[in-house]
Amino acid sequence: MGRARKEKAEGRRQKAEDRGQKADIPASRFPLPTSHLDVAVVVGSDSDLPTMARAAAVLEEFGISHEVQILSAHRTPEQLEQYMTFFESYGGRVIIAAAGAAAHLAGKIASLTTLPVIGVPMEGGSLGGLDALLSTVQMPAGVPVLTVAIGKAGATNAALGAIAILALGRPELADRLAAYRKRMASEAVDKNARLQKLGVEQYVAKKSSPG
Ligand code: C2R
Repeated sequence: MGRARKEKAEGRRQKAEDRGQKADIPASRFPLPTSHLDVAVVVGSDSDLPTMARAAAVLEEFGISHEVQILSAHRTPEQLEQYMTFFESYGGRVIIAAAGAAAHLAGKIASLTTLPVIGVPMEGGSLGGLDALLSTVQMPAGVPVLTVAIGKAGATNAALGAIAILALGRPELADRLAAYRKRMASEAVDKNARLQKLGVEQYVAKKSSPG
């Protein structure tokens, strides 16, 4: 980080700290990113964690520095703003934001930063995730949220998308992404070979039987 950027970041960090004190948030509950953090995975609720654990697993597999935080535009607006200030000042690069129902989380985060924000609409609720999809994807021009599919596929793709963004400046990551695709293709080819050998009935029976 250059000196000017560092000083600016320090100023922002101090302001956030002051705001944190004003808001009287206990220090132990104040969400501080670790240093050298590339990706933040922010979920609106702990009920989103089982799905978003997939995003964390992909980031882990690629060795990306990341952390997961439960923060909400609706329930913890002040902590969310403070966290974003910290995330930027620590040199964070990409935010993955996952929320269900009236999902304002990704949009709110996008309003607080010009860093890339990837929104993951969570499945479930009375509308099955359509509510979250529409409230995540339909951002007004000027404040983009890069929205992926609802649920598990979205969680995986959000992580891969974040890695693709980071890979623009890190060729070793681009190579690993290419290897990931190759592995996926070879698994599909193997499955097809097995299908041709066994036929549909046996293939499905073996796939659904444990072990
Ligand atoms: P609970 O399971 O805690 O009741 O939350 C969460 O992401 C979750 O999917 C139900 C759903 O509410 C979502 N939520 C949001 C926001 N905060 C929480 N959509 C937000 O700020 O947009």
